[in-house]
Parts: sequence; structure tokens; C-alpha cells
Amino acid sequence: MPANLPAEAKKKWDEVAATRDPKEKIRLLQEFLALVPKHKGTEKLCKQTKRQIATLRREIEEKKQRKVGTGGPKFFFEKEGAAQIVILGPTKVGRSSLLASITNAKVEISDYPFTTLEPTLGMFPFEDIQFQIIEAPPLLEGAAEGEGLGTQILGLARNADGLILMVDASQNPRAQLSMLLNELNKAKITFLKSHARVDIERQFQGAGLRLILLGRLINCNVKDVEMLLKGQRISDALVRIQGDATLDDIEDAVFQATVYRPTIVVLNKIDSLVSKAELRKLSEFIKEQLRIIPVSCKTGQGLESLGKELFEALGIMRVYTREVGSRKPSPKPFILKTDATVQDLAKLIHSDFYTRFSSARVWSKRLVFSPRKVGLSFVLHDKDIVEIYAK
Ligand SMILES: Nc1nc2c(ncn2[C@@H]2O[C@H](COP(=O)(O)OP(=O)(O)O)[C@@H](O)[C@H]2O)c(=O)[nH]1
Ligand SMILES: [Mg+2]
Repeated sequence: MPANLPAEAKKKWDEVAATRDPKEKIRLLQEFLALVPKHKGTEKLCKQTKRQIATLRREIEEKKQRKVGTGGPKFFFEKEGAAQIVILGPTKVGRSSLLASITNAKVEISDYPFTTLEPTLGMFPFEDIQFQIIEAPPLLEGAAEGEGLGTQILGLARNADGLILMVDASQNPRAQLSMLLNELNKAKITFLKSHARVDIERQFQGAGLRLILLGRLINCNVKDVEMLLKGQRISDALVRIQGDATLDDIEDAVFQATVYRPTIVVLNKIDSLVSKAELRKLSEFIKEQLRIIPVSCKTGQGLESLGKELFEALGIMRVYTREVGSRKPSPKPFILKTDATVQDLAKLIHSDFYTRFSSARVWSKRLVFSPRKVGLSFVLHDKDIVEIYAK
């Protein structure tokens, strides 16, 4: 450790050394990191500290997995297909019925609550791709505090690419959805794409806090932000804020905690007696922030739109590649985020394609001239066909 650290950092280090509990150690290490002045001489120390934090985090995670692994059901699944989607819902809303309706999975459907105590998997075909669907055990109130299999279920959701929140139209769907969203919120899983980008660049001691506001602060002002940062002992940093940032966004940037998971709501059992007032309450509650897809797993009504809804919510697209000299594009598309470029595709295919890239040709109906010769920064669209030339 460099000898010229400020006294409070040294003191914090002693606290770190005296602590055995990994979670507490992470917290103290983060505080220590905030106290270390940032310059060339401390670069190595900061890196080491960050690595130590990452290792501790991994250990905690592995321990959790092991605990789940001994005897209990399996809660981690290798991803398959275009995206991994987890169905979350209270008991008896029809999660198993949905899985049985849209996938090949063998499932148990019953009138008894809590039939499904371990996740069940199936593949859901949509056009020329497939989604991997996982039915989670029922999510209960208090899941975020570990109620039921809450920790494991929310871990499953955190790991997924997207979520289906399922509620029963005949059983106060607003209350059900509100419970689900509340638990997800407590578990720091959000369905709202952040409208903000917050970058915090730590600086040498004495530099002070500098806020560069390229966007807007929502429901807070510069003073609030400074208070929050100082409360986390970040007093020397350059903070760049883009887009519309709330205090929560800034906190997330400090802790790197909340994850965004694209989410849709499936409102099941619309074949049964459903109160119009209840449905109105539900849509008022959602306020267009979430897509509701009304379905009946019993009659099949509404299920046909589910694939497209998922595809759109996930914000993904399909891109087909064509080998140079070949006439036909690959039958299996690459799955990319909707704003992806030729560069993203090249990297996804093989790092060689990116480093040896010379140019590409894109076939698409949307282009006036197709194929068109393009470079790495060209933004791709769903169903584009791409041929990449390497040097
Ligand atoms: N009326 C009606 N009942 C349904 C529908 N979907 C499922 N159910 C019934 O709801 C009960 C619970 O279904 P299940 O799929 O096991 O729910 P899970 O506990 O969420 O997996 C069963 O009795 C199903 O027959 C539907 O669309 N309409
Ligand atoms: Mg079930």
C-alpha cells in the first residue's frame, strides 16, 4: 500500500482487514476506494481493490448458487434461443397453462395452489427464432425478503433477458401486479429503461465535485446530487449526466445495482367473468408504462400476438449473414439489439471479423440501392442481410 494515503483511508483499510463478513468487507472496500485519492501512484491500488470487490461478489454469488444446488431445485439455466424469458406470477394465474400453450414443455396444471415448486422450461417458436421460456414457482409477497423461494426466483428474473408478469383477470389483477412490481422493485429489477446516463469519474483528492449537466435533473437539484454523492463519500469526482436523471439514477450509478429487464404483462383468463371496473383500475395503474396482453390460455385467445410483443419489448432484431461467394444468407439469424451496427455484428461473429474488417454489403428492402457498400458504423435493421469482407 502506498505510504502517502490520507489518514482516513488508512483507518478504513484497518477496518477492512479486521472484517470477516464478505458483504461488510465489500461495503468497507467501497468506502476505502472512495477515500483513496486518484492519481498515477494509486492506480494499481485502486485496480487491486476493485478486483478484490469483484472476487468477493463472485464468492457470495457462488455460495448462494451452491446453497440452492444442494438438494433444492435448480435455478440457473444455460441460455438457449434468441432470449431467455421468465414467467413470474402469483400462484394459479395460469403460468403452467401458458407454458403448455406456447411451448413443447410437459407441464402440470392444477387447481391446487403451489403445484410448480421448481422452474419448468420450454421453447417458444416465433417466426424463424425461438424464445426460451421459464415458468418460475409462484412469487409471493415478501419474496424480496426471501419469502417462499423468493431469493431464487428473483435471481432467476435478474439473470433473464426479459420478463412476463402474469396476472389473473378475474382475481383483482391490479393488486396482483402491484405486488409483483413491488417485489421486483425491492430486488432492484426495473422494467423502465433508464432515460439517463450517469458517469462518475473519480478524481484526485481536493479536486472537488464537478457536475456536468448535459441533460436534466428530475425531481431533484444539483444540491441533492452533491449531498447523495458526499453521503457515499464521493467528494472528488467528475459527474457527467445525460438524459433525464432522477436521484435514483444517480444512486444506481454509484452502486451499479439496478438492472433493466424488458417486461410485458399477460392478463390471463379473460374468458372468465371479469369486472370492467377492475380492468380499468389495472390500466390506470399501469399508465401506458407497460404493455398488457389480454389472453385466455383456455380458449387460446390473444396468444397469437405474444411472440411479436416479446420480440418488440426485448428490443432485438435478426440479422442474416452471407458468406462471400455464397448465394443464400445463413438460415439462422444473429440476434442483436435494435440499435446495433455492422461493428456489433462483426464482433459477434468473430473478433477476427472486426480486426480484419475492410467493408460490408447490406441487402435490405428499405435501402434504395441494395446491396449497399457500408462501413462499421452502419446501423442495421431487422431482417438485413450482411456480407462482410475481411482484409
Ligand atoms: N378460465 C380460465 N382458467 C384458466 C385459464 N388458464 C388457466 N386456468 C386455470 O387456472 C388454474 C391454474 O392454472 P395453472 O396453469 O396451473 O396456474 P399456475 O399455478 O400459475 O401455474 C387451473 O385450474 C387452470 O385450468 C384461462 O385462460 N381461463
Ligand atoms: Mg404452475
